[in-house]
Amino acid sequence: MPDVPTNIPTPDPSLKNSNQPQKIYLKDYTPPVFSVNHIDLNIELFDGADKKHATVTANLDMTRNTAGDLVLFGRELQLESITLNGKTLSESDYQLDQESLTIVNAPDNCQITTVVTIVPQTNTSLEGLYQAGEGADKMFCTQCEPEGFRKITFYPDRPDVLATFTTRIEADKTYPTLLANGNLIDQGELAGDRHFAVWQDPTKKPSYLFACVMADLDVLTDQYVTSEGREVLLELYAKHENIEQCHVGMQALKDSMKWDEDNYGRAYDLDRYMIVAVSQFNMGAMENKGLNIFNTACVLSSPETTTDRRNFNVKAVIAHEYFHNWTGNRITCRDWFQLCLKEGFTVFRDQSFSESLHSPAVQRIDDVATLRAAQFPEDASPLAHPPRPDHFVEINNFYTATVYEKGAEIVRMIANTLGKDKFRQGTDEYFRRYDGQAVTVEDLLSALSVADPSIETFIDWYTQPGTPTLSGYFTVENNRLALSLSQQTRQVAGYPAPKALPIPVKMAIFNRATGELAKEDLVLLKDDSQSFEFDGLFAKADFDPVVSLLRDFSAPVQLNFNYSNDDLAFLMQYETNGFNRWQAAQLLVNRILLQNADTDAYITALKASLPALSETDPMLAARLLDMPSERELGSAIQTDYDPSQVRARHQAVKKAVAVELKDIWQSAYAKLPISAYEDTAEAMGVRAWRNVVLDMALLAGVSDAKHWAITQYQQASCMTERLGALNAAVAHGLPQKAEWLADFYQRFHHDALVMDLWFGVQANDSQASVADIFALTSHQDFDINTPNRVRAVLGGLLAQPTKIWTQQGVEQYLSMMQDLDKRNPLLASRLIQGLSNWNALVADKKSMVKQALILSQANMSSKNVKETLQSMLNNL
Ligand code: B3K
Ligand code: ZN
Repeated sequence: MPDVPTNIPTPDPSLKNSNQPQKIYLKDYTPPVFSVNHIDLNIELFDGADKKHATVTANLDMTRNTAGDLVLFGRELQLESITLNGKTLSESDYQLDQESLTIVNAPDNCQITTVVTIVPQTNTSLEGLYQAGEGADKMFCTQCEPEGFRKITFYPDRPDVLATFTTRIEADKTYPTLLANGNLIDQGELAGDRHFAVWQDPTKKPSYLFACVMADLDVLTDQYVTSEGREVLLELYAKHENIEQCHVGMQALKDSMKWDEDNYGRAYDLDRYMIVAVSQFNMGAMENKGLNIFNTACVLSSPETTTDRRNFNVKAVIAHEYFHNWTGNRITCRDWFQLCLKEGFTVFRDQSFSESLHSPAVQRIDDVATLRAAQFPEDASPLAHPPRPDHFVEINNFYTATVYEKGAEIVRMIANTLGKDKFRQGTDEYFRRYDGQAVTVEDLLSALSVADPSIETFIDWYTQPGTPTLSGYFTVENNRLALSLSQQTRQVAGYPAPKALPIPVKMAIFNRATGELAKEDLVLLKDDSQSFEFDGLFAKADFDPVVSLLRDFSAPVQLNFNYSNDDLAFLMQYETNGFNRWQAAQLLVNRILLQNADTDAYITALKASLPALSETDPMLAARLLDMPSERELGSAIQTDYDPSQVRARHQAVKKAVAVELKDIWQSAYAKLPISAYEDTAEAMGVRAWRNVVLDMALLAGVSDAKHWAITQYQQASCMTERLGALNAAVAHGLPQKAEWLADFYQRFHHDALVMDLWFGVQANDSQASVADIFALTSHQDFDINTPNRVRAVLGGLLAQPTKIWTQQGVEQYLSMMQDLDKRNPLLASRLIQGLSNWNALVADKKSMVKQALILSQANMSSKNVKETLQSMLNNL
């Protein structure tokens, strides 16, 4: 029998049924009573047949800052011993509960040594130190942000306690790779086929940036010389069979390092930068100091196995985590309410980096599409919260689209308002002033406003929930164009009456008569409503103005401008801002889908735009045909949402567009022969356009289209092409569907990330029933402990509102959540958030879902899930 310890504190049953989880408030913040100067950590991992646990010894050098008790957080730790300044403490010397260890009247200078036992082998929460994978794939790694370090050892685990770390790791030699943050200062062999490594991190860091890895991995190495002349060793660790899939990530890392030097004057500060690929990980990646840990889906890439979207995402996530080294690690958050300080800013930085890799317009389209698909619905749902929340029960529930994506939009608005030079002046000031500190959103704004004090007014964006609606119209009098703009934000339950926010509106005025651009400007709406006047436009006799608002989506608002359908069709053709061409198409197609507007203007504009655009910018041509998904349409409806009606309209409009543009598909595909794979923006554009054309041609009944699909599947040069053909076969029920699914499985069943695609295609199949989709969870390759796999299947179900919003759909989904709530609360809570717009449903569905949610509450035990369910049911 393995010696799994039995006396680890288990959750108090009285808490399990408590419906009032403990709320923590921003207003209650107090500075830490003690700081930690240094921690020596020793982690001994035992993973033999008879011993499966880790012994963690921590030696903390602490100094008092203020009066109060010495509190160390610890969760699911078995305390073996504790000494204070050389004296062994007995149980009466401290208070121990499930969350913390408290020493009253501790001296001002404390050397505390704790020894604890933990069991990474049974830790399915993927927080703290855990085993990822089974058998030959097994490895051990950590995830500490936000509060995972307390699952490794007792510690003042909060982001404003910064310390230097020395970490010794010991394990069997079956795990030859022993990594931790910083520089390797010692390593050696031990008796019993064991070995150790000692790592020292010279920079002070909060405990959430701690990481270690014990595994058997291959490594790809490279080097980067920083602008300051530092030679940095770059290492990308992955399973042996995956190491060849690390080259894209390595190049992206070097590109990111250069980009941060060029654009923000930030160079890397250690001699070594390591990235480790892990197959079981709750999110995309983690920016641990000098030792990033990545979900394999966000770092591995090869043309044969990775779609263009994922390949691009690998580069973006590598950049994001690297950029955190300055925005997050060297300058960190004072408390977790400030999460968007690091996340919003860093997302803005990675989006800007991505713009440099391909067309800025397409990058902006993709970022806004994500914002509209994820953040706008969240802001309209019972889970709405400000980018900087003022209370929470479980901080893990706040790694949301609002914190990340809306947080990035706020920094973007500030950057656009300041202009390039003043923004750089502000960011330089931020890095100069706060390097090495744990700070707040107010500190960021204070630095960014050195060149323009008005920037401080953007604080209201951080503290107010809800998506503002920007409304407007224009009038012409005495040859002057007056643009009237107003704003309105819904009152969210539990928050004060909304204030007017500073809204930068990038705009242009065109002449309808000639299609020419007459004026470009950026106006700032500060009040509830304001008017802006433009003259000098009417010198030309034929001047007929078309105003184009919110270019490049200059603010995260719902636009409600009184465009006519013809105005939007005009802008689809003549806007010189690529993003606004797309936005005009989106506004028009949303009117068609949601308000039953007719399709004439939209189809005429597509016919006029696509042939030329597909030659010059095929990626933008592909995006111009974007139609909001059924799920997205559903979340735009506030009451009496009937998923079947939305679906019927969605299908009918898509079909009408496909049929009307049949000639375009016919001639376009012929010009798109499959050629050798290239990782360039141009080649990606062609592949995206080809897949859209194939899908539309099959829908329109183009006679050659089935033949195109067969050739594309068989001759695919890369995964984007093969999956495009497979998706088409599934979506259009081609006779090859079953054969190709089997073939795809045969080709790729050894590659977990491709198997995620295989599960995803079937879960997204509109022909599949709810039972068919859940049957995928009984497949031999399904694994509930692998978040990527769970998301592949359940993501498909959530993408099909006609299926998830049925009794069977909701009940089976929630029953899986009950299981996940015990294994991996973080994942369970995130997936339950996928049901958050239940309250907009038509009456019978709404009461059915409400009942199911209420019933499920009693069966959930994690704080994460309890808080989510409570918010979903109460914040209406
Ligand atoms: N900072 C991490 C996210 C941690 C999530 C914890 N539940 C990754 C990132 O944003 O870069
Ligand atoms: Zn981040």
